[in-house]
Amino acid sequence: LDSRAPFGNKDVIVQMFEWTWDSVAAECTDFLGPAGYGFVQGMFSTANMSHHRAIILTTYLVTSTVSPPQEHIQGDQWWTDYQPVSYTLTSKRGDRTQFANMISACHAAGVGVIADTIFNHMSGIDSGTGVAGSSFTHYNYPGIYQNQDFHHCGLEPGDDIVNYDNAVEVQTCELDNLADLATETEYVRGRLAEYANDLLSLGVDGLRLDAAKHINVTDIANILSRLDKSVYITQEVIFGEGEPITPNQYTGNGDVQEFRYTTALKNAFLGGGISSLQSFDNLGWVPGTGANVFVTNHDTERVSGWPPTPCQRLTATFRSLPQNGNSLNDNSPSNTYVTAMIFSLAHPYGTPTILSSYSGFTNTDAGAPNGGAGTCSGSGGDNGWLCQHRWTAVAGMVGFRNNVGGASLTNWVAPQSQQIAFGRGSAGFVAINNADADWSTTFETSLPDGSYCDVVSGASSNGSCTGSSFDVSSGSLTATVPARSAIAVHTGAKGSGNG
Ligand code: AAO
Repeated sequence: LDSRAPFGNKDVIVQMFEWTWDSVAAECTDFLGPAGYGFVQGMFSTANMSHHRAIILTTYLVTSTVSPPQEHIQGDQWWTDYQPVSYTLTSKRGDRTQFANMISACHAAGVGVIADTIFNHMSGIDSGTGVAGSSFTHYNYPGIYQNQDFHHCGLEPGDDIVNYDNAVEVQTCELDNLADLATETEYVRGRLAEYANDLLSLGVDGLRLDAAKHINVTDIANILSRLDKSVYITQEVIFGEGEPITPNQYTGNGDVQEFRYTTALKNAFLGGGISSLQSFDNLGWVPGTGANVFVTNHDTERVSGWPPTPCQRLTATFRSLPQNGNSLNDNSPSNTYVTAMIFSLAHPYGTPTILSSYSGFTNTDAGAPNGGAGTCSGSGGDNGWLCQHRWTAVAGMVGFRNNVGGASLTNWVAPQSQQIAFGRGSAGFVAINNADADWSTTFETSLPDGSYCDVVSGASSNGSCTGSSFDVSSGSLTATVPARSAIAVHTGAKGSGNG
């Protein structure tokens, strides 16, 4: 029983941020399934349901998190999606039929689907009509919720959350004016479970619980106890220094997103030193078996202040930027975004999510390009999409992770603060060089002797490597790890040089 990963050993999640349902369906078929972003067979623990129960899944190996599927307010900004006005499955990304077709296509390709689910609130704007035609006012969503179904905390002007040091305020006042559902009531709990069960009836394999910090942990447990089947749960609970509501309080409900990991990677790769990243076990964080981790998500990649100017990059202030939820992103210097993703996919801590998003996020409001239809080309993006999930190093490391499974971390070396190497049992080995000069050395590994393809620079194809290759002899692997880059080999990608 592997309770570590949502879907056995094949646990990589890709967040297809703002992709339409039709385009996700095509990408499942064209790339995500074939690349091993999929799930074949495995077990996962269903934390919130009955404890210690496990289910055998027979099909999916990797999962994709999609944007919220319910009806939302109108507007061009990406964040309109996070203002529900009804549970009709019509959004900017498609309708119910398209949503269902996407799930079928992804399942056929061996990829599970996680839906972004908003239990905390409805809309923040005063009144309007949603994208499926539903009229609403701030506390009246006809046929669904009325005034009495919302919190009116009375603790702050406008009932908005100001003080995160007050747990009652965080959970009964409004996040950014968003009408805050009274999740302690029987009616609201039942209605949210009805919505979630509708998603599950269409085949959804997991739920990301948006703004979970703003919902009492017992309310979430109650709602989840009403679900018709056990699915993967990941909860967004952003750690805040000194705050009374912590990620660790939510582990009984399922996985919890560990934002301290995101911050730690940013700080380490931008100057603090990656040699600090050997273990996350004794830091008081969510245990690796219950953590969902990422180099960046849709919020942290677009925190204002990016990209830093060259001068800012040199300053100590920049390196220790307030841990304000920000992260590495596509604009980060010196290939650190890529090397951090390599690290995240190689290291055993947590269940990793790779964000697949679009450029132009420094305009923090900008909606998806190309009418929301995600397009990639080869190992890159197209039409404004970044397609991080296709990048050679990222896709190669998904194969690495699927191959090493739960093997423990071995053969760790860190000759200086910006150079690390480690193995995963006898199944894989990675070296990451975040320094400005090449790193030439002989590594001691636990790998069987043989010729291996570097999955950072290429892949294994019919016994030869499209990128670099390395020989292992008596466990020794001699390599030059290029500056600000990495090499990674595993027993699932054997091969010799392509000359
Ligand atoms: C939009 C407009 C608003 C308008 C509102 C209503 O922008 O001006 O008032 O509509 O009309 C997204 C967008 C929002 C958007 C919203 C609705 O990001 O801009 O508002 O849709 O359309 C908190 C929550 C967390 C939340 C995060 C944004 O705890 O759950 O704020 N994330 C999710 C989604 C997000 C979405 C929503 C929730 C709403 O992922 O995309 O919003 O559905 C501290 C606290 C955190 C807090 C942050 C930010 O974090 O601890 O709980 O997150 O502040 O306020 C370090 C610190 C840490 C700190 C962090 C960030 O890490 O350790 O404590 O820095 O400062």
